[in-house]
Amino acid sequence: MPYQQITLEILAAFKAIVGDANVIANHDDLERYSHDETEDLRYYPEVVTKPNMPQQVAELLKLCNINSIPVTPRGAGTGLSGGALPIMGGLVISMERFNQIINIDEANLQATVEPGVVTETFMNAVAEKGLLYPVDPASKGSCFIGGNVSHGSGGPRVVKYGTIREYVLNLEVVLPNGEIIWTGANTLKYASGYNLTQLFIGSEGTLGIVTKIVTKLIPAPTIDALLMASFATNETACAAVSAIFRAGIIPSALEFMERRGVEWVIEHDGINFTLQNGIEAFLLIEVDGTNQDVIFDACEKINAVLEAYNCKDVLFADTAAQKDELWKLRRIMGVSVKSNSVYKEEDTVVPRAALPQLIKGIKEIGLKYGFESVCYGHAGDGNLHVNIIKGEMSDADWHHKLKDGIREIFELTIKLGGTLSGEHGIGLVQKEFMPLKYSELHLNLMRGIKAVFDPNGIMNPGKIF
Ligand code: 2HG
Ligand code: ZN
Repeated sequence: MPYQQITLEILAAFKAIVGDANVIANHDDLERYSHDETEDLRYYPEVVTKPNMPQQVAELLKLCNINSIPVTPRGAGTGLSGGALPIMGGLVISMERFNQIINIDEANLQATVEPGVVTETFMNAVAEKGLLYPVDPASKGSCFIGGNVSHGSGGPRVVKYGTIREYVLNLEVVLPNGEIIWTGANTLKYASGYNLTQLFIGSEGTLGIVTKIVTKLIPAPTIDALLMASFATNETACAAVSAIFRAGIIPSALEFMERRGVEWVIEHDGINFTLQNGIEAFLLIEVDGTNQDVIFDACEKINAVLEAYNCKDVLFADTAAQKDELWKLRRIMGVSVKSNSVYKEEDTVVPRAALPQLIKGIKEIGLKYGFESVCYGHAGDGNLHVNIIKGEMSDADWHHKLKDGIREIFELTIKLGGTLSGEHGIGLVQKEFMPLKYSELHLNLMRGIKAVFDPNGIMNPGKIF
């Protein structure tokens, strides 16, 4: 449907709803809201509003719905698939002022939190009560929990603790027509019809705007062990991954890093780590729990697997500082790679035993199309972030030939039983690849769901499909 521009009259109405100070319409100030962390993409909205109450969001959406104004909800802007880009202009609703932890319910191990709370702030608040909220994407120090909900986020600890889907019990949501609903109940079980909570998780702001989140919490582990294993080839490192689980261990993190990525982090971010010759890949492995003997036993079993898979060296982190340094190395890898080169990122995910074939295939496709890639990510989940580096590629090849290479990476991922994204979402940049995996029938079911919630198509238009 044709969208309308924001008139002076509508701008005045926005100001009446959220107050003058919480409306931005000046081009320079809009810059911050014209991009997220996806490549170098920029799309300016016409206006940004910063509400801090569900009723304000409801009034804004009602107005936009009646006037056919496209609305892009925005968290912290750390997304990697372009979900927060206002590609049709219109209104950006920034959730940055929804920044309160409303309640930590220690009797029920639950918390109620607003979507604009920084994920790590929330994790720290529950940790003070001896509890764990384990969904910790690499950008946990800057991303918002609301953005994590809308992308179905993960992070390193998914392998043991699950994605955000495992933790969200209930959501307060404002629908495009301005109605406010709770999607479920604050219960650990839910067998009461369609699960709207799960539907909203990962819906990337296309169905409505989340204004409160009820999460499950768990008791925090008290001890952990962290080790970094080096391998001569990517494939042996990846092959060891499924063997660790077969040995009866569920690590609390099992991350893969390619040498190039580690080199970049060392060079550009001053991380203290010595790279040995002849090493191509690393696994960062963490086990956690409450019993030292169990942790010790798990480390022994992991060591035996690593030896069997030709691991060249194992570094055990002895001190908290060493653990922090190794985790920093892994967590900043994405930012480090991206700040060093023009890049495109694919968020491939396959059943974990297929990882060796995936990495081998990605490198072969790179050779065929002439691009370098730096791969890292959540190997325990079969989730590999593939950063394609522009390097010496001409602009023409980068914009045209590369598409075929990316298509082949996704075709391989799908052939191996995987899908397009494990945790970064589809957003804008992956949507053209959706038909590789999902039939027209499947996509039409998704479109049908969207039409029920958002018949005028104002919510984050142009995303997912
Ligand atoms: C990573 O594993 C992430 O490095 C980057 O997927 C996503 O937290 C992020 O911004
Ligand atoms: Zn990741």
